[in-house]
Amino acid sequence: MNRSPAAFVPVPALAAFAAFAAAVAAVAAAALLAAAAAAPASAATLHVTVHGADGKPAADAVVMVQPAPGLAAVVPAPTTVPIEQRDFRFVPYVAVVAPGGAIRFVNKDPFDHHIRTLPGGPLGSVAPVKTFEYRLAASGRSGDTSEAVKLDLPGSILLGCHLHGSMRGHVLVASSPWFAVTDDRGRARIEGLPEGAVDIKLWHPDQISEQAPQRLALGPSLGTEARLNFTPRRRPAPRVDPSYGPPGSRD
Ligand SMILES: [Cu+2]
Repeated sequence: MNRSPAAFVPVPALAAFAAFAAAVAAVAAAALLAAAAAAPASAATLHVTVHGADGKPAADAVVMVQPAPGLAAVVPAPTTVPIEQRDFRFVPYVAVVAPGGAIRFVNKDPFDHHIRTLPGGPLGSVAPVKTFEYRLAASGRSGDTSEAVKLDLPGSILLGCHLHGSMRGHVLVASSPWFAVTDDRGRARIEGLPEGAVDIKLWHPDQISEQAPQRLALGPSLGTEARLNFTPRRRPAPRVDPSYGPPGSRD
């Protein structure tokens, strides 16, 4: 006979070991559950740097993160995002909300604006996901703020002004509740993500075609790079009326 030593272990001892192993597994599972209850799975932070096709950092790119189905996550609640009219500009130039969120216009200029929605995208081929217009009084007057405009469907809106034809701004109703807009150095940070497989998708107001999503395995913290499939134009400089001071000098 050439049996392994394990074959000589008496049956009651094997049963005891199996019971012990089951108990250990149960304790471990309970500990995991307790840890999950104490610290939600949504703990990962993603840092993304977005470049244009020319390799230069791309500002105003919306980075959206979609976790794989089934990943536990605390979904951020939709919010109301204020969009200011300041120095003939929409600030922020690109505003993002999740479906169910809202935007509100706040005039910070000492003159009226008349905000309207326009078709966007290449050659105006993309209809605004919602249409509206608001005449806003000069800052500090009654009527310098719009009602909250609730946005329920993903899509984009190009903003313009009846009174000042050069004014342009963008609203994106994101396809995911996790998003951020890149700064002038192309950087964006998104917190509260579940760890695991995620898809990153980009949107930029100048894009001609959809950006292909990119799949990543997300740990507690990850830095990555993403690239647009085109080179964005530079954002138009503010037009300033010298009679009322430098940009950003009023509140
Ligand atoms: Cu205007």
